[in-house]
Amino acid sequence: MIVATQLDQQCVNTIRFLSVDMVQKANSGHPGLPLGAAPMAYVLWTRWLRYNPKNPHWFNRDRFVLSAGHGSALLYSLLHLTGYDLSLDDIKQFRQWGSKAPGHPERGHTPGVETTTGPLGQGFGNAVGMAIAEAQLAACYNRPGHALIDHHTFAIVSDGDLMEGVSSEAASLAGHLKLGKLTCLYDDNYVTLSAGTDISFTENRALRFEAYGWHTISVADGNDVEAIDAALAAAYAETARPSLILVRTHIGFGSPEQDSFKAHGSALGVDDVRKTKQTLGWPTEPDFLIPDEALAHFREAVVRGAQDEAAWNDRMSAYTKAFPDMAEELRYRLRDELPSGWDTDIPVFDADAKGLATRDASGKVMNAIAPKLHALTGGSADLDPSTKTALKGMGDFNPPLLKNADKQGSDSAGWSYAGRNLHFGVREHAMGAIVNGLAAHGGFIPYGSTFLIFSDYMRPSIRLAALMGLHVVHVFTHDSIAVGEDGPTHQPVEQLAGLRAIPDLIVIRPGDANETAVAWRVALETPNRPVLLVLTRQALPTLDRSRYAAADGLRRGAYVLSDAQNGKPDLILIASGSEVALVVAAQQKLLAEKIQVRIVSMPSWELFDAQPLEYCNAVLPPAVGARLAVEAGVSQGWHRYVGSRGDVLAVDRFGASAPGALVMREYGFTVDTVCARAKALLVG
Ligand SMILES: Cc1ncc(C[n+]2csc(CCOP(=O)(O)OP(=O)(O)O)c2C)c(N)n1
Repeated sequence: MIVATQLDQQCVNTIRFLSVDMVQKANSGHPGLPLGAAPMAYVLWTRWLRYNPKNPHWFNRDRFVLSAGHGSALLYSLLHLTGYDLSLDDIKQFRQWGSKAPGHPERGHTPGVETTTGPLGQGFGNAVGMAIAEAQLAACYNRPGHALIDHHTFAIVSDGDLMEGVSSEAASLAGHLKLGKLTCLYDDNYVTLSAGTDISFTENRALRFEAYGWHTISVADGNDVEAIDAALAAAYAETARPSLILVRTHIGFGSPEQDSFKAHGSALGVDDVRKTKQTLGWPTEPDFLIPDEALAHFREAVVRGAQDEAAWNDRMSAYTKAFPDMAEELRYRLRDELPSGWDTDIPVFDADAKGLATRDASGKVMNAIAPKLHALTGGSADLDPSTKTALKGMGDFNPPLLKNADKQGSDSAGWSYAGRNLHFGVREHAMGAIVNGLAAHGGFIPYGSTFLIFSDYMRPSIRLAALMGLHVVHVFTHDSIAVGEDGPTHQPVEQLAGLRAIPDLIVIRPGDANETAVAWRVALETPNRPVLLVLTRQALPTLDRSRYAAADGLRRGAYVLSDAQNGKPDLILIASGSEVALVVAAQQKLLAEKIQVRIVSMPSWELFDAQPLEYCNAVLPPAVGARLAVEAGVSQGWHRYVGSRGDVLAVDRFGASAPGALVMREYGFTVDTVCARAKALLVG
């Protein structure tokens, strides 16, 4: 082993034992990763990473992602030592109620934590998203002599991260995109939670990443700080490919359980903590020891960070003088604000019995907004001809200077990182993690898109977007059994219920083109929650809003679209999306039979649940117990709105392959069935 300077060694051990003591005090956590990965973290955070501990939001900072979030103690040690607002007392409360140092890193909870990690592989995808964000902003805003946006993205990733499919998807795309400012340090310790990697993970990781188009560097000894430093220098120098630095480490380094999975995920125990300290030449007392020289060295980050930020602020001033309009636009984006007039071109759709699919309405709305709202950037998992999410004339995000020969059949001359259409390929899960990375980076309202059925492939990322409160939008089309011929594999049934079950997520299933336009407004105006738009493939009538209530009612989640003629409903028909037109037709038929019906359009449970009780009771009066909800998805959850005397016309089985209109009919989505089920509620 190459011996580092005494100070280096002392700093590395400070990280190690702060982490070990944190875990030991909590009697919970993961000491193995910090013991092994402390040297790479030390070199990165003291020599390469640019950040300002006193302003974690400084925009041009490098982004750091601890994708192996179980190693949270490592990150908290780094944040405390370098001077973030995370005190020694805070980290002594590791994993306790109300602590600023929770079990896994949580964005928005601990200053300096860029993204929430723990579910393995997600952080890797987030890092790719952050690198895309940097490249896109740089291409759009930098000008000769004004390298305003110019930073790197680093991640520490583990075996588990690289085993998860999402990281393979994201790595493949990152290689294709030639994201030269992305560097992943791989904690290559040959051990996972339950065993050695020899039982399940034996491919040549370096060759795998090279095949993806990455630059790889191996560091044979994870304690060799100069080798790590040299590897980082090489990664910096490589600007045309992302870099993977494979650092051979030892889990639980120095402890009696070194190189065993037993060092992975539980406190070492008092005896083994003592032995580990003795082995590595560290005083056994006191706990949470931070030598003055080590602290002083780490805290140089505060001065460095202030200087870096000040220099950048000067650059921003010069940029503002030279390019005032672009600077103004960028400032809006960095504050996640909508520029004034962003919505003036949103179309109003005329009443039309034939109507259009809500996916088509969505595409028109997006394209009306995109020219004024530059933050709106995203794409689909190879489905934009179907999901209608392409932003026309906004260019494709792809590496510049790609040879025509590399791409078949189309002209690559216009490729650039300035493009706003992201092509995720058939990689839904990575799409979910990448848009989270774009949102966490800042400067974007990113969107992803696929068929609703394939939202299942990206559920973990959607859940994390909700947990983090990220401003992302997903456009999920082909939203029911009405998809038709493609059959039950492509017909979502339980997906709506599953997505509605995720806290802090807003799911909107608009009923016509004008509701779709309002849904987009809600999605863009809601800065701290992900919003999912659930849209049809088939055409829906565009309601005559002079006859029916204004589509703006969507903002409240549910609204009275059409009331009983006499103002005293015998029953209420509630529907979302494509079933709204169906209940509107049923209302006419029931009226002919002198049954007074109220129609409630209910595109979003979450928005409705957030309304005051008086409003909810005004829309769904408790006195009217005869309520039928109609939705082409599972009934689960609807009973909350129809009550004990109500009923739900739903799809509680898988769909079937046949023309969509026929499948809908066979599954009971007809005016006659709606009327029969509704009338049954009036009996007795
Ligand atoms: C998606 C996901 N699956 C499972 C887990 C539970 N888990 C936590 S760490 C880990 C594996 C640890 O192996 P490695 O990534 O090599 O980390 P190390 O043991 O080296 O710290 C597992 C399975 C998880 N956090 N995320």
